[in-house]
Amino acid sequence: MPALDPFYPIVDSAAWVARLVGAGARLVQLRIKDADETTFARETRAALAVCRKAGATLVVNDAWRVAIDEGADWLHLGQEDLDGADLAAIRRAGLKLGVSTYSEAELERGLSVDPDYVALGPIFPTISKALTVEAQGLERLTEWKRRIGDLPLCAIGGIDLDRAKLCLAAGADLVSVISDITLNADPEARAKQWIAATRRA
Ligand code: TZP
Ligand code: MG
Repeated sequence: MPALDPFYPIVDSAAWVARLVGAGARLVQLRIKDADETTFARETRAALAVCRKAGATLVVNDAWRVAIDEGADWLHLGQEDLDGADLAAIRRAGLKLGVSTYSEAELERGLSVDPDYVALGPIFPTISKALTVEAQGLERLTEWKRRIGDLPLCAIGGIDLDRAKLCLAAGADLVSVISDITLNADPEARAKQWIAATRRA
């Protein structure tokens, strides 16, 4: 498997995927909440087309049936989604899989499905997701990396450009981000700054 790009933005529409891929992103997650199946399928199809044309990788969050039906290559599942998903069908479809982990127990459960990357979050307090867990901190990244070895580790939660560099230095292979990109006055310019900083690191 080729190495995943360290800059891993998460967005909620195909239009956003197109903007960030246009700015140079090579790994993007489509994370749509509260949409009907038709919208999920349409957005996923459009985002896949954009990514394929640019040689970028799209990761579909949660919607594993849509990911299979639309022929996606990558899927991301949180722990609560792991329970409801048909992992055998996901693997049969050849999908690669990323999993979220917020605790030791979740790391064990996540590793048990033989994922292609593991995400640890929230590293810092986040405004983008309601969570009951405390921020994990950078030391936890180092600990997780020690435990998972060569498996790619993704840092997520409250990460801005300066923190991204700290996450990579602490052991993360990828850094995921929502608000530092999407709430920026110039998301494309911000994405380019992230790309320059993370590919150099
Ligand atoms: N999972 C853990 S934290 C988070 C998700 C989806 C939100 C990350 O967003 P931000 O704005 O980069 O903190
Ligand atoms: Mg989820």
